[in-house]
Amino acid sequence: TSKPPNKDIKEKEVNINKEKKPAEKIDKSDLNATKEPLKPVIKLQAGGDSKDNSTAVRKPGVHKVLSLDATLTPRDANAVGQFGQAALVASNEDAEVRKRWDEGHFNVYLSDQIPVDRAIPDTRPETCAQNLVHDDLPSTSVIFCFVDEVWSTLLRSVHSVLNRSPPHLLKEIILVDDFSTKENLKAPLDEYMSQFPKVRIIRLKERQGLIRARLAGAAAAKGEVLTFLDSHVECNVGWLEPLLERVYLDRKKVPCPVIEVISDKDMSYMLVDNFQRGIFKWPLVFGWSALPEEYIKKNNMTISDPIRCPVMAGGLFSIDKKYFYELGSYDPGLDVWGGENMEISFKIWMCGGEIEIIPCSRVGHIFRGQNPYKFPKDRQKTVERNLARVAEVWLDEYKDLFYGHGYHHLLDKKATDIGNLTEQINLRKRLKCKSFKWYLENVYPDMDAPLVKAEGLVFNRGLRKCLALQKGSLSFEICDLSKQSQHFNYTWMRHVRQQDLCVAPQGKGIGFGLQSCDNTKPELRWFHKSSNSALAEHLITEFVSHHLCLEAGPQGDTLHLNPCVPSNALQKWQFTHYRAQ
Ligand code: LR7
Ligand code: MN
Repeated sequence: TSKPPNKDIKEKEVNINKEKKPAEKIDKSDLNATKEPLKPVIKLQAGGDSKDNSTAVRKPGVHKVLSLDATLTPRDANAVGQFGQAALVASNEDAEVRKRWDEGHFNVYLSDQIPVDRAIPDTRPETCAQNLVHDDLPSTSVIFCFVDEVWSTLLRSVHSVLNRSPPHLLKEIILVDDFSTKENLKAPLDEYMSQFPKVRIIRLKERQGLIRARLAGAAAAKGEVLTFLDSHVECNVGWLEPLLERVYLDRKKVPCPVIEVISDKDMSYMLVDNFQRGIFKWPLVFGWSALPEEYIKKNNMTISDPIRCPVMAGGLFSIDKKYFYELGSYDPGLDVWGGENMEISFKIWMCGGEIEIIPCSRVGHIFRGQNPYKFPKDRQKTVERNLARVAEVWLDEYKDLFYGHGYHHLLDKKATDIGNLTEQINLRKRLKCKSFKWYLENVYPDMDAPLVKAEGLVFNRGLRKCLALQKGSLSFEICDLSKQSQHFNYTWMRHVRQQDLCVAPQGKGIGFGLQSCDNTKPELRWFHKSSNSALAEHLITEFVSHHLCLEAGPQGDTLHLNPCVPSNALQKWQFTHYRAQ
């Protein structure tokens, strides 16, 4: 998975608490200042703009974010990795590091030496500690799913929640064991966690994958809000209340913390750049991108304001439990890993909700180069299949862009069984969700999503004439933009098409004709690039296994498939407009 842009923490940049400083105490009387439910949703301002913070705290119904941190005065200030700093391994330990790397695909050897309750720098923007939140925030169940997680990172994840969450808001921590095989995650984990009454462990009887494991956790949860986290994270100071506040303000808001980077090599805690949001590129690949500068200016945004987010990374978010089920939770047909973040993101936005990144809530995550666990089936195939399910249910006509970016093979129904989608499609209808076009225009307007790759006239360079479709057959004519018969699309399915008819080789590729377009037929597909390729402007058929190119007869009365010759102008075809390469 992709890491957000990050940098090492310089001591000057953040307040690394090396001096002893008592952890902030909760004043229960403050929390219960008013029993009256707060009706109006007031947009809370950062305390930064009111000079007298004490009045803000006394305002009925709200209090300053509780910057609780039971780890501020660690027992072992000199321990390895303490305060989130880079830990060094002596060179004679290299072999050991390498030996244990594959247990988690990060520096497990080092992680095991770092205290499970280490302190980390409070990386929040300064105003965050002054922000006000409501006294009567809903409680949450924190759900960690894991399969063969490394002991020390799993424990560090749990301790970070216990140590940095207001106890009255933390209903429980649910650990869902997705059929781990490591022995220490069985009885020893039960025993370790038995000292924390809030921690419950659910054991799945067979490997379900993270999507169905999360559903099992959600089904058991008693809190009003579900908070999902990966099992190798460290929640930072004040992480929880800003998330719950957003859900409180609007139950259809789905807030995500800023995901910071815990180095897989030295376990240091790294800051990420401001204004990052989750996006996707084709074919539904998750990534990060900074908000456009003009957008920040136009909306007068500061670094602590919530950021509207087209898609979430997937692992870390809070959601109102009832709302999660109203949305139909996750598609339970998604297997093991991948794609569920796209599914829930499209679902949330298109069916009336919002996804936000909350800069005042920060959680570190170990980004790994590889999944440290096995996939029951082929990894690539599993993820592709998940994504195809999402594309089929949510992308409408834009699903062609998904398939057109390297996934044509998924259209072959015999080779890929993406399973039954009836329930998911019915769900979308029942919820009266908006179109993917609406999503692109309103949530992710800077996304480039042309519905065809090229369009207009199809000009043959050698003949200097254009392809035309007359009375069901192909011919050449003097180019004329005003004639609809000369207009073709080159689509993401790699079809050369006019309405429902596709240019197709016939017989053994000797003749040409038109067939009804059919996405599942590879013989209707043509490779075509306008530039940047040896065979630019050629139309290369997938009809036969070796390359053959569409060629105009020199008299302009025939079409052939011939071996491709880069210099042959009769094989060069140019569309009027190219929307994408
Ligand atoms: O079969 C499985 N069963 C599980 O319980 C596979 C995984 N899991 C657990 C696993 O132990 C871990 O706690 O599920 C969690 C997520 O798995 P990771 O850590 O291998 O996933 P990731 O961090 O590589 O990938 C991101 O994308 C996934 C797509 O399905 C999930 O949404 C992850 O939650 C998600 N992680 C994040 O969003 C953290 C930030 C990463 C980024 C960008
Ligand atoms: Mn992860």
